[in-house]
Amino acid sequence: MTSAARFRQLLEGPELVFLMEAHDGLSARIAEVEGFEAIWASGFSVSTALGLRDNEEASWSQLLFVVECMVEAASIPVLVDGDTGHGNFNTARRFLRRAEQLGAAGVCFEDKVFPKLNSFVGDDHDLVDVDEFCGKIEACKAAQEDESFCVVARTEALIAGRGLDEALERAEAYRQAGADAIFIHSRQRDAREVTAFARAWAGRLPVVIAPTTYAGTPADVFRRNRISAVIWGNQSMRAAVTAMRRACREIHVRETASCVDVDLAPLDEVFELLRYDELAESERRFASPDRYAAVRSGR
Ligand code: SPV
Ligand code: MG
Repeated sequence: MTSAARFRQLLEGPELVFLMEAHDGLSARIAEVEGFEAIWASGFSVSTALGLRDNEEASWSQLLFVVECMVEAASIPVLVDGDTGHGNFNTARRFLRRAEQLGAAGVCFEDKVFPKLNSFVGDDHDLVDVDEFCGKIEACKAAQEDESFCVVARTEALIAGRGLDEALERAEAYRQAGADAIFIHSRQRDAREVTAFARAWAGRLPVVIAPTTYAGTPADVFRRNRISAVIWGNQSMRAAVTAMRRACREIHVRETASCVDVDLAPLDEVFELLRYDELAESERRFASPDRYAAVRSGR
């Protein structure tokens, strides 16, 4: 089964699926090892890890290089945050084609004006016309090769303060344009906006959410309201920021590194995560002196 087919199965299946954000190969691997079934290649987190702002400052080839690292490091499906598609329908479909070639399972595009700004920054969140975004979705669906590959349409109507009715109208238009799922984003401190959306939506397509501001909502609330997928959009990156800052601060102030030893992953854990044992085993198999001796002696 391709990773796109697996992701579609998860998204359309009866269970609530959780996607953990990743921002590089290591965080993708950790998400898999810790039990997640799919990865969100977050635009915010990848940009942050590149030292850039979530304002489509990173070029799409920079983002997709990181996606390639994730696909290589983890075997679970990767849903790529395609932001606005980095321009028009044409840049969006080129982005999608490349993501598909790299082995991603799907791409998510949002109906903001390029360059989009992270949904939690300020109040200036302009949306593109519905028709323009529908054209983008249609172009992307026409461009994909694997029919299982998912195009998730994200509406920022609630973020832009346009209300539930417009969110539902936009989602329906995106469904008719061929979207495989609807990502409804909200920055309220509770889940009422997204659950109201999901109830009114009534299962026309899978609904995806990212509970960043309402992260404490019990998962059963999402299950009861027919939400299909939950994206933990930035927690891994933010955990890394806190841990790195603490370690750097302590080491700088104390001029020794042993003070942070208890907080650090042992080297063996890092080697295990990246499967150094596989390398050693392959070395024995493909590059051992015995092997050369056997080849030379004609055995
Ligand atoms: C991201 O993770 O890049 C997202 C989700 O788009 S959010 O940052 O919550 O807008
Ligand atoms: Mg994003």
